[in-house]
Amino acid sequence: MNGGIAQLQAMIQQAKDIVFFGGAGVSTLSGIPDFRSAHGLYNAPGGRSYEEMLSIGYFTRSPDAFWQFYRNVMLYPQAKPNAAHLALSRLEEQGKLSAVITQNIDGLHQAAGSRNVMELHGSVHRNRCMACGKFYTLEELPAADGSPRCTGTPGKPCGGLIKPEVVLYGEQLDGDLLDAAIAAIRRCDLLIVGGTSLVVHPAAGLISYRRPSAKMALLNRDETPYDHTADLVLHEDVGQVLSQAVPSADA
Ligand code: CNA
Repeated sequence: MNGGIAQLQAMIQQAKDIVFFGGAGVSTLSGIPDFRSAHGLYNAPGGRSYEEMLSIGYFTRSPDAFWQFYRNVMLYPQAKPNAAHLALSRLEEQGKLSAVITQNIDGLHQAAGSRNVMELHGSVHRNRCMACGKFYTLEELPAADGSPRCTGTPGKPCGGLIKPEVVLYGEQLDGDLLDAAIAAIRRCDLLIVGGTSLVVHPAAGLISYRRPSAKMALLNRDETPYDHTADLVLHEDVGQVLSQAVPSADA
């Protein structure tokens, strides 16, 4: 274990109420690319920007093209939780961690066993018909080349456009969820931030709500605009760091 990880382990031992705030970098080890690191999707060649393709305006104008793109870049139904998700689940189990606040939409924290997960940007696992409100899990989505259409109820066909319950660019975050995330951050005495470039707002601004006495550890491969505000910065793999700082009982 290197010195930085030992330092994180000590911070975790001293803390009574830990909150984790994370992003796409938490899931790269599970095979889901992030958007903004050197290997991220933003560096994919050509065409429109990802912000445009994943915006509410594009969804409304071109639902078929939106769904084709969304399926290709956001849906990874085979992805499994990795060492980072599992370590955070252990921390909650140990009574140390009170909440995971995530910008991810992949559902992998819950798959790892975490219970109090605040999904600021929604989830690919929740989808709803915009006409009749019928709910669909990811597995239940009707097959389609373009946009999936609502199958309705027996005797009452619908055909409405289905929208994933993810917060698209140009949409507002859920106010109650945001308030709950702020409250958790205000309460904690250790904020661990991991796998996020901290450039997508308003989510990234949440970390400034921590109390002055609360410590912050920032675990991100690349530098972030907030590195200078953290008590500990580790530019390393978040899965490696967390799995060593929070070893499993049989490790
Ligand atoms: P981002 O802007 O793509 O940044 C990810 C950050 O993670 C980068 O700074 C990387 O350096 C860092 N990183 C990548 N892999 C690792 C690793 N193994 N260990 C440590 N650091 C790593 O992602 P943000 O979450 O900050 O941006 C928020 C967007 C991206 C949200 O709207 C998400 O919904 C969206 N997104 C989500 C997913 C997902 O659900 N898995 C995937 C891609 C994008």
